Amino acid sequence: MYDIEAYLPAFVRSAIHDKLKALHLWLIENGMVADKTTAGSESSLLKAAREAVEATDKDLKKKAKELSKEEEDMKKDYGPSDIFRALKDKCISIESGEYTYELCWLGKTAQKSKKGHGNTNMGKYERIDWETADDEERLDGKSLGSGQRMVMRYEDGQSCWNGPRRRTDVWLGCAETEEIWRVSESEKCVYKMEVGTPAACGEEVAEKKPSGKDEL
Ligand code: MAN
Repeated sequence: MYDIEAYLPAFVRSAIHDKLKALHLWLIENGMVADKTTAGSESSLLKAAREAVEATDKDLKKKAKELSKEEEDMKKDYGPSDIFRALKDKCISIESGEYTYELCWLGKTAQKSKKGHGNTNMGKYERIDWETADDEERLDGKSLGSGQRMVMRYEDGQSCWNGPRRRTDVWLGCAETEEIWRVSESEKCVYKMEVGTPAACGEEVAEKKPSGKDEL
């Protein structure tokens, strides 16, 4: 109970303490706490009181869990103006060679064998960086073009045979629809996904670009 208390705001803690103290006093006043003559059995009042305390304790644990989940969530980088928050838990995929590659926004990237050899974790979302792209424009529009682009880092994936853990750099280009344009393995177990998304378009993206690194 004390561990959980450490996560609670002081006013909640003191409110609970007051409630428990009042309950304890009430039990003493009504002679239900000190009665040790009937060892092993408990009065129905005592049982009700115990159940009330247990229920409060359970509720407290649940709330503390919710609180730590929220706190964890607040530490996550959802990009400029939190634009990626809405995409959380959404996944997109593309077939390429013998694999289907999957990107789950703010989750993980995966390489799934089409021949039933199983799934390989290519990294889990860590943060957003900015890097300079310098790619040819394409007629179909599926190009990063040139300039500063957001790169989502997915790290700590499944270990590579005799090598490092797999990781993926997810480069984002402005597009009308969410789509993985292409996947490449620049070096062994280091993957690059080029992805189009409306989240890489708007003004807030341009505003939140690190200063001094604008397009030339
Ligand atoms: C699998 C795939 C490849 C990777 C090799 C490394 O075949 O994950 O992308 O290069 O393992 O051994």
